[in-house]
Amino acid sequence: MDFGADKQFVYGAAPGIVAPGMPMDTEGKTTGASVKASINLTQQDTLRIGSEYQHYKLNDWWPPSPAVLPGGFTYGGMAPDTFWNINDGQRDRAALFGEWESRINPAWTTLLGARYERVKTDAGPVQGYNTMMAGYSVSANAFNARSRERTDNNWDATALARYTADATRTVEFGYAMKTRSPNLYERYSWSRNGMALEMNNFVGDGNGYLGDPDLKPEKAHTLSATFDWHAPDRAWEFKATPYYTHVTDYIDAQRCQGSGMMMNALCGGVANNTAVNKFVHLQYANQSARLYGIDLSGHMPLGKTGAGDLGLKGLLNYTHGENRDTGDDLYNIMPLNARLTLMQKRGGWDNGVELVMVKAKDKVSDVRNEIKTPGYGLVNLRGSYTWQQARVDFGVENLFDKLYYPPTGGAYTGQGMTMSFNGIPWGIAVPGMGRSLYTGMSYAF
Ligand SMILES: [Cu+2]
Repeated sequence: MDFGADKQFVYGAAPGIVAPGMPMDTEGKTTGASVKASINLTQQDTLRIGSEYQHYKLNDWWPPSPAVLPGGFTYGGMAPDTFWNINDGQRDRAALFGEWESRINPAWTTLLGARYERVKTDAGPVQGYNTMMAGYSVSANAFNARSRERTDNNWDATALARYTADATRTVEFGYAMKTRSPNLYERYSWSRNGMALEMNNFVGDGNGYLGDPDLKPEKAHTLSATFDWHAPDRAWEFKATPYYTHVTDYIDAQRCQGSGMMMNALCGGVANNTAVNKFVHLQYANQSARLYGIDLSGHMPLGKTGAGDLGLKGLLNYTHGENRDTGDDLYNIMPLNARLTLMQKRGGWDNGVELVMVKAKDKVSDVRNEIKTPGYGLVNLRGSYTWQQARVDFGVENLFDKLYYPPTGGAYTGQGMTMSFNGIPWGIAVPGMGRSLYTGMSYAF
């Protein structure tokens, strides 16, 4: 994490050199199989059943990075042992599912589904770089002393119905329950050492994260409907999908609750609890959350002209996400955004001018000190030409080379003193791509 000309490599100064660089190794292996079958029970009824198995192993270790003094004496904060972040991690999934689709009559279709999944996670004993520092030894001893194997019995369910009122109107509505077990880092990241916490960031906000073996799976209950108005031949269409999701045991984060006996840069503390405009130390926690929003999409012809057939296509998304325990806004939620495309078709040509509009992000996760981003608009040009068997695509994205910050792009942490907590400036979002040209060809035979 600190190799490269734009990053600090050596930390500290002789004779108290902390470390020359910090190697980190990760090895994961996934094996699995899935079997699916589709059975036509009657003219109207289809049954789909299946089973899945997945075995996942993960090792995550950081070799020591000692300072070597004259005489061969080695020491430093990241020596003399290998740091085991996840040792012999395992996440095995076995699932059974079934889905019954029923075309009751030309107007009504229903879909009922259920899935059971058993997720077993475990991790072996760990150690820090040394036994002198509490963030390594106290944390490792506590982690090694507790039971770490967890088995989740997860249920998913779906109930959907589609009603076709006539050739121009369809309504679909339903309920879905989806369960997700924590990943291995959410459950088993164990060290309260500041640097180790920061190395365990998998969400892109630049903060440090501590896992919790007692995390429960998160369960989302969603109610949604899709209203679909269209021409009988879909020359024009308009779709609206409102939804509401209630999540129990949503895996969010809270400021790390530290204990006074720990030395050096540790998880928790008053400064960490009250910090704004800084990176902070967090611990994953089950909380209750609510999301709702609407997706709109549609297209319509504008007319046939000398320049070809013109049309308009549009898309709009709105999502609101809120933590019901704390009242905080959820992390990484896209603000109101829309995309409008003017299309032109003539002979083999299929071209478009695309306008992307994104509102400023001012609803952010306060617990994570998430970065606000300004609103922006982008123009993209897309073109294609199709022959009998071949097709060529080309275009320019971000035509005006505008500097912008994608609201879900995360925090920029790639430069300078990256290993030191708040050693890099807070509040810089990762910028979006500049003007880019693309082209592609395809050939069918
Ligand atoms: Cu380091």
